[in-house]
Amino acid sequence: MKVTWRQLPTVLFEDEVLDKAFSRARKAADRVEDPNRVFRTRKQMTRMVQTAADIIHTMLTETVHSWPSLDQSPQFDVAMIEACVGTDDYRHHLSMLQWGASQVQRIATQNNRKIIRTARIELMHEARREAYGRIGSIMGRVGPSLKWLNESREIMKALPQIDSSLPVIVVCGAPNVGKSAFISALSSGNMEVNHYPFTTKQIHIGHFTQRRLQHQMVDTPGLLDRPMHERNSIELQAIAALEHIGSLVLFLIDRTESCGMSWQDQMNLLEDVERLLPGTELMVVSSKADALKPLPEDWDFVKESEERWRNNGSQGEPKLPLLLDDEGRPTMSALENVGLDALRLEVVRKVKAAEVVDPLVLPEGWHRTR
Ligand SMILES: Nc1nc2c(ncn2[C@@H]2O[C@H](COP(=O)(O)OP(=O)(O)OP(=O)(O)O)[C@@H](O)[C@H]2O)c(=O)[nH]1
Ligand SMILES: [Mg+2]
Repeated sequence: MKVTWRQLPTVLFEDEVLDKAFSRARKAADRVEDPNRVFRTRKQMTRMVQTAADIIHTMLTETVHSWPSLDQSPQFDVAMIEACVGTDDYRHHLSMLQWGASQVQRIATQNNRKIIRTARIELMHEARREAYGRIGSIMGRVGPSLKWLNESREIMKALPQIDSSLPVIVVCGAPNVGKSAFISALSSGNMEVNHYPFTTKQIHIGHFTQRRLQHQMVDTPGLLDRPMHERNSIELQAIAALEHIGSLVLFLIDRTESCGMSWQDQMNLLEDVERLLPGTELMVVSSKADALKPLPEDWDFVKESEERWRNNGSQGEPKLPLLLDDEGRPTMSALENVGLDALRLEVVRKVKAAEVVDPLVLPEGWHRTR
């Protein structure tokens, strides 16, 4: 399921809800025709009360229903909601709207009964006024929740969109190792740039399609790039969430150390990440291959193989030779576009292998026989 934050309709404020409800109620009353003054007033008053209550009820319940239910949201989304706005508050404010919706209906029923039971016109007006007053005070209690939802909607709208039903490749490593450059170089089409609420750094989300399947790559600046003890609970939560969506973790290391973190510190970080995401396959990739000294032995060979493959229309999934550094780790240059195609195909194979096999779905190329 894709988080639908961006499609959430605006949440009206308390005053706007009341204005809309009361003005529609007035119009509904204006349409009443009855030559008998008592009957006419009774119809007008009951219609005003019922219309106002109906409009508010509809508005509140529609808001509740258009917000994703936490019980049915992917764990990653729930963790994001928890990190950004708090799941308890989320539940509380939506349930306040539900409460408000049922209260206004209850008021309408009670006060319309009063209107119907009397023949005195002034009592009818009084019961209508009383209903409005009570509805107003219910809305006074719902108002803060509407305001909260409005603000949360703005926060959630800015969150990266990750479709947890599709493969997700989590890209991590020390600051400046080249995560963003790598994702951008592997992505076809536009990259989404975003911020998590707990980091001022830019997050890049890239996509590429292979086997007609969209693969998402998620950047993790400020998340998996510092020693564990420096992280706060929100960050830990987001990290835990990554485990639920990640099909594969790519850990980038910068052997040139031009990122500013020593080789040893990067290795310690790698151990941290392995401990934090024990359930997800992790692949170590060394970055900035063009700056490695010496240049990887197979640089020219890989470069030519990839160019040939691209010139032939990038067809199929050949095992292109991986570019390896002098310690045998896969490497690539985002800057010079060398080693990337081979690595992408390798990543796709690993993601495929990590997939939980659904016994009801036959593997590609298999046919059911009758
Ligand atoms: N020589 C070389 N430099 C690279 C390569 N990829 C990235 N860089 C440089 O490394 C620096 C950091 O790159 P980014 O992609 O921003 O690194 P990052 O890991 O996203 O950094 P943060 O988001 O700050 O954690 C930039 O100056 C890049 O130009 C590469 O393949 N070769
Ligand atoms: Mg970055």
